[in-house]
Amino acid sequence: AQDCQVSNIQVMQNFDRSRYTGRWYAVAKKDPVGLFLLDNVVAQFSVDGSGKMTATAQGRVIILNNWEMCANMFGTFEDTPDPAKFKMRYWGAAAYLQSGNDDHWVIDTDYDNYAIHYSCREVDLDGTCLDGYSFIFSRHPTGLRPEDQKIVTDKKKELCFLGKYRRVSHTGFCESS
Ligand code: AZE
Repeated sequence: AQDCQVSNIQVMQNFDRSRYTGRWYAVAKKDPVGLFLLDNVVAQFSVDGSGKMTATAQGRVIILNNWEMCANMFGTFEDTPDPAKFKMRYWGAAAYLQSGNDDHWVIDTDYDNYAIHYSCREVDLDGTCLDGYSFIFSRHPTGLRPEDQKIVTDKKKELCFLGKYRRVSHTGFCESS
């Protein structure tokens, strides 16, 4: 059951950031309000010598309403008392890309196949998420394994984002940059 309260969302238990490192292909996403990564989204997570998590991400974007490009993005993560909840400061390689500071929650992952990410940018007065985004990641560029699909669907429901995701296509758009 889910009551759609952001504060009641269950995140990954005993999240292990070192097992989370490496490449993740976005297979689906729920968009926030405003500009966002369109498709060809690939994220690469690392843990540095002091144990801090960092990431890079690429994705196709359209800025100024008609300029299509591959956005090269960077993120650094601030720990919180919950090991699966981070604050992500992010910025683009180019100044005209977006920057910000978002929540970054790992909802569920088996580390080897799938991961479910969630970020609520604005919590409504009733405690539900007014503006948020979420990525479903796979270790496999071909998508989720059939056995992971039910887990993912159940989690989309718990996040109250079921029916709001779109598939993320991978066409090689960002592969030359
Ligand atoms: C995320 C995980 C890995 C690190 C980063 C991520 C998010 C990036 C964005 C980028 C938006 C760019 C736009 C450019 C015009 C969650 C994939 C940095 C939200 C809109």
